[in-house]
Amino acid sequence: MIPIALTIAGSDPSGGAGIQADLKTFHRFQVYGEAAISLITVQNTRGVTRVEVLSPELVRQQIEAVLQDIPPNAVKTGALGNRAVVEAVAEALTESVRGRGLPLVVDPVMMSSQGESLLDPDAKQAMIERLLPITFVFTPNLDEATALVGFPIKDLGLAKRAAKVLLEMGPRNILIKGGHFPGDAIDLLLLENGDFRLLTAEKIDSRHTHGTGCTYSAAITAGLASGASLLDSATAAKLFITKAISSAPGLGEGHGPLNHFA
Ligand code: PXL
Repeated sequence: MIPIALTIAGSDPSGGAGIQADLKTFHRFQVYGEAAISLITVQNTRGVTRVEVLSPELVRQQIEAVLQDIPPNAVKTGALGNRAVVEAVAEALTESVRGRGLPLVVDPVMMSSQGESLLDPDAKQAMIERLLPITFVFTPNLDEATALVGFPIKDLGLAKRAAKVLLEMGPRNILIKGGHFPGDAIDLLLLENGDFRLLTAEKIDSRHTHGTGCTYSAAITAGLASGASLLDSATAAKLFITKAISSAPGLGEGHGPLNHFA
């Protein structure tokens, strides 16, 4: 049986981030990809000029249609837009997560790479209350983790403290993506048994990093869908993302996409 993964995320018509990045990544990992769309952006590599969030009912129906027919082996969420959509997604997924152990990867996309909001401020609380308690692995970057824990994460010690605070919010595992730390690109994984693991790669100096967060969490989702452990999935994802950045095709006039063939 082919592994199946579902992404619930926004559309980036330039193909570098959002559901487009997720599907390309699933495909690269030989995982059959499904996609329920939460919002539509108008954007290219220069930035986002418009965001239109779909109705929560439409998002919920997409997810239910898929779950009833081709149930995935893992699911991830990306940009969800607003509180009502966060609640609809949590509602649609809860039974599969609790009932049949569907692993849920939550990437709390709050902003596009250029700083446009992809999540209303009042949706944060709904994410904490509804989505995090059913989350298998939560994958914030430094800014997102900071917004949730309420203190700046300036070094690895603070990242460990933040990961513990985030774990208290309900996810079973935490991955803080430290790509914006000075020095190497170090990510911190806090596993459900309480162990910390560091995923380290040399930082690549590149303008073409659009969709890095989406691609990374999609690669982890693909690993989980294939039956790999979280540590193995995250390790493979880190290798993939590093190669995808270093071999980016250099498309567009702004922040270009990664190499999803890496
Ligand atoms: O990489 C964050 C992200 C997620 N989802 C969508 C996006 C972006 C960044 O631009 O456009 C749809």
